[in-house]
Amino acid sequence: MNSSLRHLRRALVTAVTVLGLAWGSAAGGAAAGLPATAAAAPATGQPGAALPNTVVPAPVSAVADGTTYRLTASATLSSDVPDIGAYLAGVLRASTGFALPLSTGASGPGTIALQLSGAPAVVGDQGYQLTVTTHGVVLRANRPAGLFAGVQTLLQLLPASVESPTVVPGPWTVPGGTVTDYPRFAYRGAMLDVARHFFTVAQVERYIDELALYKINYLHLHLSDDQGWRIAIAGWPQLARYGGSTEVGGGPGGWYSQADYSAIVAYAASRYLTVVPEIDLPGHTNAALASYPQLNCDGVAPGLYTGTDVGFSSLCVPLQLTYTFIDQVVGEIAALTPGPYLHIGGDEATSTTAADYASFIDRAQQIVAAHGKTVIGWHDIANATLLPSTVAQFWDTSTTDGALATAAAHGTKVIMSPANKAYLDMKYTHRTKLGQDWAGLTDVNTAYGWNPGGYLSGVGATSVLGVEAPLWTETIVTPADLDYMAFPRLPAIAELGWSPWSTHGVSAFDHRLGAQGPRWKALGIGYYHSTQVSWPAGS
Ligand code: NGO
Repeated sequence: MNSSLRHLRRALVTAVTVLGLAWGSAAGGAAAGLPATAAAAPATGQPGAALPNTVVPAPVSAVADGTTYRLTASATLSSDVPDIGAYLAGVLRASTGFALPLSTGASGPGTIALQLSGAPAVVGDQGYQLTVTTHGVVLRANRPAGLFAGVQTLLQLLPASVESPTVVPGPWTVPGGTVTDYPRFAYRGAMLDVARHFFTVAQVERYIDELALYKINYLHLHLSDDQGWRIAIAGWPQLARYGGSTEVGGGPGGWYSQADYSAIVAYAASRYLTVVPEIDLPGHTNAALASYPQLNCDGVAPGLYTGTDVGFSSLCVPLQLTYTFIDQVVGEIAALTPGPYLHIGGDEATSTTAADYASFIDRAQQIVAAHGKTVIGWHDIANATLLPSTVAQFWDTSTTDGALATAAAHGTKVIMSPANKAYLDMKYTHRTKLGQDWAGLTDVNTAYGWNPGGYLSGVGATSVLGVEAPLWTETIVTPADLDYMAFPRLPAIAELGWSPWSTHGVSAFDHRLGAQGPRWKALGIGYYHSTQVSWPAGS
């Protein structure tokens, strides 16, 4: 189905299955006893008052004690996790110009101390407790991922210019108080489509750095599609060499060697993100079919494809070689991927009969399981019989068939990526040059204005593993394009994944989000200046 057909289908269905809460009503929560951070009122500096209303995603709890810590040239750092200490030191030294000597080892005594001890149990594996006094900062977590998340909060409590890559004047103050914080959902993802347009390792690493700022913990890489195959497979070398040689619009494409892919995985891990590789099957496979004639039912390879239609390609379901192929591809990628998930796509297989589709998804799941990975698939796979562990990713907001709700009722976990809210390739307004509009226009308050735990009838919060913001790249070519489409919407989706629903409130969010603008400016992120956001003057 091409994008205009998708649009038509969307127009024809009612929103009966979609309960999407309007942000206006959710914002009413502000009157209903929100934690301090969610209130729009600025900090007063009084004990018990809110910390400054600047942190995205909103923390579970943040209480000011009326004091202020001032980071000076004599400050020291200590960290129980050397890499996290070095990450924080790197940011702080660049902008403050201070030496900030770093000591590592158990519960060191730095003025800013990052400790893997003493955190309350409630923060779990990903949360943290941050305590700021006039004397210094103590960040406590149970696991390194929690320390890394807490470092992001600490940086957001410092002036925005702390993100400057060159030395700038302070003062470097942090409001005193205590933040206790942990995520609502375990899975907070972002997807990058490197198939429609290719992005280099360095460009992906830059995006990873941006995702880490908002406590995103999964990077889903869409590694294959009709227009390109982007990862070298030793047993099938033509996939990358030939299938990776172009992209939408006919450009040169590109592909990752296995060392490149491993470098991305390692870089993501250094930012506490886990890579989820996707090989889209059985549709969206023209690049593979073009690379190997023997994968086609008629033995004839189609040409390479550089357009943007979807739904026309399918692996040959009755062919035994199809499963040998999948086994070898999945085997090589699984061996390079430390994370638990492997995404098999499964979307828009409109050239595959329903019976073939069901039997194909059956076999693909078995293959992935045999290589020790948990399957994720776009929610179309709910039309097949799912393994108990398989995760379905909701995307198509025009779907009305109820298969996903039925699967959820049988225990299937769901990642929420409704296209009309979470797709970063949708245009902000009619005037947005980049992007598509088949799912609707998505300005910031639309991206923010839904509850992942209450959006789909039959898919309640307990069925939701988390959220993901996909960035499809039919129209997205450069890192500047990525930045423009992801900011400021990515932080909105990140907040829906992290923050308790009790903190949800659009006007407070638009203020907190606005406070990020000067940070993006310092980081060189060219973002969309949505009129819905309260940007500080000059940002
Ligand atoms: C759909 C389609 C993709 C497109 C995208 C564009 C899914 C899961 N399949 O989402 O191939 O690139 O829309 O918005």
